[in-house]
Amino acid sequence: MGRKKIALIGAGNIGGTLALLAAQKELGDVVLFDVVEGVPQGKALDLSQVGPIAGFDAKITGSNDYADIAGADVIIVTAGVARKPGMSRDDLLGINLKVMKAVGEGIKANAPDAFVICITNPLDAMVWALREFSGLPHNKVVGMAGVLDSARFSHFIADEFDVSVKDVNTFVLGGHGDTMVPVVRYSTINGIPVPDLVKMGLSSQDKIDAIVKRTRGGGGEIVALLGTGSAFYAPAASGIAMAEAYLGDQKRILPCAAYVDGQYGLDGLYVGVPVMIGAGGVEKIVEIELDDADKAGLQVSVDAVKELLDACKALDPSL
Ligand code: TXD
Repeated sequence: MGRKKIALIGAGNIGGTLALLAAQKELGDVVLFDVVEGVPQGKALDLSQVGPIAGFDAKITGSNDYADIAGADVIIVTAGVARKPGMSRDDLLGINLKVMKAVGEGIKANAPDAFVICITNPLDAMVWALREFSGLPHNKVVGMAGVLDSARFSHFIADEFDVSVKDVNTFVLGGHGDTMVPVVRYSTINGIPVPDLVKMGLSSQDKIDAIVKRTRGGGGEIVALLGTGSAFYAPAASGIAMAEAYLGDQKRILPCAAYVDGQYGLDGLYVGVPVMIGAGGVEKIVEIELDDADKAGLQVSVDAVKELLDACKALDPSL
């Protein structure tokens, strides 16, 4: 059995970081694809030269030709334009929808058996459009947002309680945007729910509320600080965790943008829900019990996603 093949569509900040992580973890050989000539080839060469130092054997190549993604086991899509300061994720819609069309067609023609992870924003709409354009089964196309959003939430919680992040497990539902729903009740430190820790006097409700708010704006905070571009280290690490779950048939339960088909009373869209990822792709959507506030929060999020899907359909009548 040969090595696995990981195709990365988009060789920008996240794409380059994904390539480095995939190679260091020896997930397989890596193809970096981009429309810009020279950039994927240059990054591939630079990254290949990490090999002798870090001691990995992964072959990393750059390409501007979709034929080179043929037979990919995993495809991670970051192609498109990133947010600039003052620009909302939704502003990106028009530009990135056209990109998803090109990428979807490239995947359909060259790697229809791949597990596809979409990262491009606005995430919940772009993963839906990419699935439509590629024609792949819904369980093989998934969006990355919840892993990142909950990593942000976990980081802030670990900081607040001054504990190891290893013991923190947090949960974020809904769309990837300001309407995401960080679910405090399901967030724990080594199994102890955060609300219980607040009752024990280890933090205050105000502080937890502030953390929830900061998590919601987690992407924007970094965009504002960077001045140009958006977060890329943690987004790349999140995409790799999802790829590993698939390649290793790990059956991990991760919050991902998945296609709902009746679950949570929702239908016909992608939204952030807990899913099981294994060799079958999205093997299961886990339906957790939500209280009224979470349900209402999820509904706001779903409405925002639906609005984006309507905007996509208006922009591209083939959808
Ligand atoms: O949680 C999440 N899902 C996200 C999403 C977290 C952070 C950033 N998120 C989004 O990922 C962000 O808003 C962007 O839409 C993507 C990629 O972010 P990145 O920081 O990697 O953007 P770059 O550095 O601008 O890279 C984008 C690359 C760039 O090299 C372009 O030349 C290329 O995409 N590009 C294309 N590649 C292939 N095909 C087409 N059509 C294309 N158009 C642009």
